[in-house]
Amino acid sequence: TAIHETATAAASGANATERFKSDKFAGVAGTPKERVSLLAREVLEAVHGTIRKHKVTYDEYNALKSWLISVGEDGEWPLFLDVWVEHVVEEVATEHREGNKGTIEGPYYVPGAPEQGARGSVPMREDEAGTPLSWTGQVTSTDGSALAGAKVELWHADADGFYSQFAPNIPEWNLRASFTTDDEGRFEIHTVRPAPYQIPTDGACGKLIAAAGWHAWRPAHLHVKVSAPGHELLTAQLYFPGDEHNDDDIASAVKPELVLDPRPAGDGEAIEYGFVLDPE
Ligand code: MBD
Ligand code: FE
Repeated sequence: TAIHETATAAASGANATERFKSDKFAGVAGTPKERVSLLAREVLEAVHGTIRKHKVTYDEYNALKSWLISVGEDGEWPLFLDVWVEHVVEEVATEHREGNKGTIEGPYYVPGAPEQGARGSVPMREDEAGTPLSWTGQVTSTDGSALAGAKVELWHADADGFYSQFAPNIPEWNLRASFTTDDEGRFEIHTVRPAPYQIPTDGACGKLIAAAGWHAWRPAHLHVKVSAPGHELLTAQLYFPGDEHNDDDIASAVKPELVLDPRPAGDGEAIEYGFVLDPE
């Protein structure tokens, strides 16, 4: 639509880069020298191995250099890393868990979304496009006990595949909200079903996708962060059955445990999906 013609990779990338700097830079100092040396050396050795194995040419080396420069210029380091690297970091970070499967956060989370209590609607425009979605669920601990006062933060793209605060002309907290479970750990959320999502194609990541003959699609998804005192933070995404990109998500972030089972309800759909958190 017309208002989205001004959505550019460079603008959403710049927003994602700023968001990352303001939320997450604080935690990055203090990696021990031995660990930095080990990891940096092994990554570089993997690159050297690829160059030798495939006899990479100077033209190819210069293409890489110019592409890496453009990733930074387009603000797409968060996008690039979250699409092609984060899923393995998430796998390693959560392999000990007995509770809910999680998946990657991606570049578009914003803390501090409006609080709606245990039951309510996600902020949306009066004419927000998309099938109404009613979602009920319960947050429990791995021992089965209900977690009252747990926080369920939800964010997702609109029917055009755009996220508020990263694309222009969308209200600040559109399709972003925070819920708090009731005494029985239950919540009820009203939103709209998101559409399949294409990562920006007009920036450096899009250039790589085009040059390699890949596609830019992720399946439709709802992002969540679920937290409760004394429990590990769960970051997850939920998916819809039958989406053609569930099997070839560009971000490799779909797991069978995260696919919903919607049923028709009223003028929309209803889903029942709860979360099991691991104690710390
Ligand atoms: C997204 O919406 C997303 O969830 C991920 C992981 C990467 C890019 C855009
Ligand atoms: Fe997303």
